[in-house]
Amino acid sequence: MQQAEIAYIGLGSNLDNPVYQLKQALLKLENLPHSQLIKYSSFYHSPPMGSQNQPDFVNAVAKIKTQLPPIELLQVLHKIENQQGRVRTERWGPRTLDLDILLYGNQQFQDNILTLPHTGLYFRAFVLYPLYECEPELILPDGQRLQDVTQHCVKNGLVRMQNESKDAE
Ligand code: A4P
Ligand code: MG
Repeated sequence: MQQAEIAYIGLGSNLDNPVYQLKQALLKLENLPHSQLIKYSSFYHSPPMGSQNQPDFVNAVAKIKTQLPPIELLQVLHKIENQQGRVRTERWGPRTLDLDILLYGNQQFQDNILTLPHTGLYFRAFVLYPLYECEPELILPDGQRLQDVTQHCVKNGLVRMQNESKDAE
């Protein structure tokens, strides 16, 4: 098993009681093999990016420490999505649960199944603001300060909903 790395997971849902879906997903992240859930952000509400003909989203970000290599982590996250009834239809369409690897250590990597950092990280308010809540001092793999990137990202209707956040640090 490899050395532990810090990874940040983006959670999103806009179907079948999104708050419940995120809470269930966090319980599963607490039981991820060879990993530890360190903290997670508040939940945030936002209008859909992409097709407007779908419900609003609830998003959050979790920080984990994991010995799973990135591809194995992605596979485990897909399993959790499937367990929670994820059906893949249209890209950017409605979903019960979306789990994205936003960052995995400082890795910058791209192949057919995995891109690190996640391609949406730099311009999605529903990812940047909860990540910033978790880790205000974070330096991104390209050397930019998360604080600067977040400040330049318009909120696009993003609202912090409730303080569900947890910090085990
Ligand atoms: N993939 C590549 N890199 C990664 C990564 N770092 N983390 C691949 C996770 N997956 C990664 O994803 C498609 C493929 O991306 C996966 O098979 C994986 O190998 P998917 O989850 O199957 O499909 P998707 O989610 O529909 O596509 P995509 O492009 O990942 O969508 P996004 O970027 O996740 O966006 N509006 C609001 N307000 N909030 C949201 O959370 N989410 C989306 C979906 C649209 N609009 C939204 C939100
Ligand atoms: Mg996704």
